[in-house]
Amino acid sequence: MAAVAAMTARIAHRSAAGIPRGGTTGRRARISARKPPRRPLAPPVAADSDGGFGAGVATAPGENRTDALDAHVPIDRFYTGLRQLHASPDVFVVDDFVTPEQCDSIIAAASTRAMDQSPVVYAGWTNDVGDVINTAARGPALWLAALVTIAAASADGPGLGAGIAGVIAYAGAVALAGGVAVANVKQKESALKALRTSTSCALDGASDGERAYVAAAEALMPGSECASFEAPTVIRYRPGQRLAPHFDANRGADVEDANRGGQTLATLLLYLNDVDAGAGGVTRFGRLNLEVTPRRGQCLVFFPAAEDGTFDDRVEHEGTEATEEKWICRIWRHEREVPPPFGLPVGYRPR
Ligand SMILES: O=C(O)CCC(=O)C(=O)O
Repeated sequence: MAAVAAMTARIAHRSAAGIPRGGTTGRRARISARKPPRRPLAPPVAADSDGGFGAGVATAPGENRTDALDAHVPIDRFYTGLRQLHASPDVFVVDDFVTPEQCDSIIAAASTRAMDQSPVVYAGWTNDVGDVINTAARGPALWLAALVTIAAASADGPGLGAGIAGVIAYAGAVALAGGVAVANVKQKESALKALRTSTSCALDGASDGERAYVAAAEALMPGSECASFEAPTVIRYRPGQRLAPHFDANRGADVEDANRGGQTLATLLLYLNDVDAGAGGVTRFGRLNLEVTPRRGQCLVFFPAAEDGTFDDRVEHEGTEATEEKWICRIWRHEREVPPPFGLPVGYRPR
C-alpha cells in the first residue's frame, strides 16, 4: 500500500493548555506559536560524532531519571552505536543506524513520489478551544446571563421570561467564545504554515533502506513493533528552508490523534546525508541548549511524551535554516497500532 499521508508539522504553542502538531491528511509537526523562555542560554552544545553529553556511555534504564516524564518507551541502552546526548529528558544518537547505501535507497524511494510542502496543523487545538469555552462558561458568560436576567426582570418583572433571556444570553456568549477560539486557531495555523517550508512525502516501507530502518527501530526499542510506527516520512530541505520550533507529541492526542495510534511516544530521525558543521540545517533543542549536526546514517532518538502519553514540552525542537540540501527520514512510534493510511501496510514486516 502506498502511504498516502503527507507529512504534517505539529505546531506547538505553549498556552496553559496546548501543543500543536500536524494535519489531518498526514504527518505533523507542532510548532511553537509563543516565544521560548527568555532565560539566557549558554552557546548550544554541538553534539557531533566525537562528543556530546555522556557520549559513548550506555546508561542503565532508569539512571539519571529525575522526572516522571523520563519514563519513556524502553530502548536497548546497549544498542551498538548508541550515544546519549542529554539526560532528563533523554536524547540519543545511534551512529551507523543504517548504511550509506540504505540512505540512498530511501532517498531514491522518496524521489519517485511527489514531495509537497510539509503540512502543518495546529495540534492541541481541541484543548485550546475547550479552555476558552470553559473560561467563558465559568466567568463572562455567567455575568452576562445575570445582567441580562436582571435587566429583563427590571423591564418586565421577574418570571420565566427573564430566566429564558438569561439562558439565551449565556448560551450565546459561550458559543461566541467558541467561535472566536476556533477562528484564532485557524489564524495561528495559517501563520505557522510559513514556518515549515520543507517538502515531504510518506513512504510505504518497501525499499531496502526503509526495511533496514524499520528493523533497526524495532531492535532499538524492544517491545515496540512496527505496527505502532507511522510509515517513514522523508523530509527534504533546500537551502533557505527550515522547520520552526515544535513538538512531535500532541496535548490533544486522545482526540486529535485517535485515528493514527494516539500520542507520539518516540521520534526516530534518520539523517540521510551529511551537513557541514556550521552550515545550518541542524536539529536544535532550544530548551536543552543542544544541537545535532546531521551525519549520514545516524539516527537521533528522543521521546515527545512519556510512555503513559503525558506530553513532554522539554523536547521542543526545530530544523534550523538549511544552507545546503538536507534529507531526513522520520519514524514516529505511537501508543497503539497505527491504522491506514498513516501506518505501514497492514501485516507489514521489515524482513
Ligand atoms: O529537520 C530536522 O532536523 C528536524 C525535523 C523535525 O523535527 C521533524 O520532522 O519533526
